[in-house]
Amino acid sequence: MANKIDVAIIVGSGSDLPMMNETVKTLKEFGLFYSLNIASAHRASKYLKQCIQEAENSGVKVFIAAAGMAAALPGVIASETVLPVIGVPVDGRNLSSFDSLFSIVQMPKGVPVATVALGSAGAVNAALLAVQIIAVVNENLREKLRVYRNKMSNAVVSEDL
Ligand code: RP5
Repeated sequence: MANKIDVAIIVGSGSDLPMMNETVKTLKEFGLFYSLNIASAHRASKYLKQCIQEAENSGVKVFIAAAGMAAALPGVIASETVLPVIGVPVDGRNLSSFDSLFSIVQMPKGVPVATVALGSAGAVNAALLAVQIIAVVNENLREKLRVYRNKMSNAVVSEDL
């Protein structure tokens, strides 16, 4: 039987991985189990379906997908699963990154993707949003989120002093 995972991260290319280190780091901070695959919607569509199926077999609760350019990846994953999909638009590429942002945010009615910010802010927020979704039925995780928020708040206030 496959190892249990909470979050499946799928990226469109190895070139997206450095940005997604932030996602991995944040999920680890909260003690969540994750899988990480490179599986382009355009270049490796059959393999992508296999990754989605394997994640579902492993009990995944949330998908996080990052892609740049004509970023179909999060939307294609959303079309294959009824679990929540969070899309991270990869920045620093062509057309001022509007291409990946619009490709991910403009999903047709009926197949939502929760789109977060471009780049590393989005990479962290995708992980936090996944934690928040899972925390709906997990008080221990909600407490960890409160601690995280308090630390963040204290850091901002201490900068102001
Ligand atoms: C997308 O195309 C990937 O997600 C990546 O952001 C972009 C460019 O890919 P590479 O040419 O760097 O492999 O599918």
